[in-house]
Amino acid sequence: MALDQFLTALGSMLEEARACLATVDNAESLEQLRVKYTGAKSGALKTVQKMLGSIDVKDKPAAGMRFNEVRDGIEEALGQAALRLGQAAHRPGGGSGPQSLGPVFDPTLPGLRPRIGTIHPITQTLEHLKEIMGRLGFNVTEGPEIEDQWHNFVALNIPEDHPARDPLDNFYLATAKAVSAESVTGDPPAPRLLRSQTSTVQIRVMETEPLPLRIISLGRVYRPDAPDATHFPMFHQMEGLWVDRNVTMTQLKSVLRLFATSYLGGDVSIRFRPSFFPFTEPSVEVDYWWNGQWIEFGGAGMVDPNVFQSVGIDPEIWSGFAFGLGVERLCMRRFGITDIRDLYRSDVRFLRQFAT
Ligand code: FA5
Repeated sequence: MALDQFLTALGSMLEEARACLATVDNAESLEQLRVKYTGAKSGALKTVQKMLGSIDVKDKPAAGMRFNEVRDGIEEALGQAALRLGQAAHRPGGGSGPQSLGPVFDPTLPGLRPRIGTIHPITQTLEHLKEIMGRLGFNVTEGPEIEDQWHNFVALNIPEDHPARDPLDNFYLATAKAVSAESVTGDPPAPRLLRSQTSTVQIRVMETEPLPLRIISLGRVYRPDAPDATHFPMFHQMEGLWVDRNVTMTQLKSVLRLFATSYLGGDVSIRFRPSFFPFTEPSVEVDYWWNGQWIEFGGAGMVDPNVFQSVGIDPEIWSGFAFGLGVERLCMRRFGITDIRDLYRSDVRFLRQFAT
């Protein structure tokens, strides 16, 4: 191909492109022009570029230089047209594609509404329980979820051979270094574990806080229980402890009854069944009447003198009661949830029902 002919073709292409792009008035036509001139497969520039191959070798530098000028001119005209139409500038460097010219921004279109999360029913329950117990004069305190055997068992009067310490009933941590009373005695450190009950906090509080004291502690506990409608391997407990001079079983029963009516309503029935816990004497199971049947919500009792002695409190002077209630079961009772597993499936369609 002759150089003259090639340069003329390039010149008219640039002129025609500039004219069209100066008057284009909508995004769709602009996109068509972009494809027409710079399209990767059959755009006009591509077609002319192929002709370069047939130019005489000595004319090639001039032809190539002019080709580059025309290509840049078309790119620039495309960019200006895009800006004029209020769109993102044409992508520099010749990269092209429909996405390089997005839709015109329309400020009158409604925005995307962010989805607002809801507070998980267990979190709601924890807050509610703290509020009720606060009104009854109990201060909130916390304890660690990874515990040593002293706080989870020994100080709670649970002997070495008690089934509650069985490895099959606990999540012992294989490598953790124990900080426990046994290690002080020179025995090899006993493995720590994920606490199996919040009664651990009773010990921690009595070890550090001055008497009298009245606390609750809410938090996660862990047991290798097979999940079913009322059991889960991780669940929450609310522990309560009141230590003072002359605390009696009457106060324990009154507090749990007042708590139950505040949380579940005036029509709730409560039952105390004789039971056994190594750290309370006497001990009871606490049942509430629910859906036509008695449901066990927790355990309670008067603090065992051995527990007081393990933390250096004189049981001749001080007395106290303790209780531990299952938070999931309370939450289920209040919200009408029949399967504990639903609480932990992370299905927002289920959880959103309990939005406050
Ligand atoms: C205890 O954990 C005692 N520490 C309670 C206690 C505290 C007694 C202070 C005396 C003085 P128990 O193992 O029964 O007790 O558990 C208490 C409650 O936790 C149960 O009544 C139940 O409501 C709840 N619970 C127990 N296991 C599970 C589980 N796998 N899933 C959900 N909730 C559970």
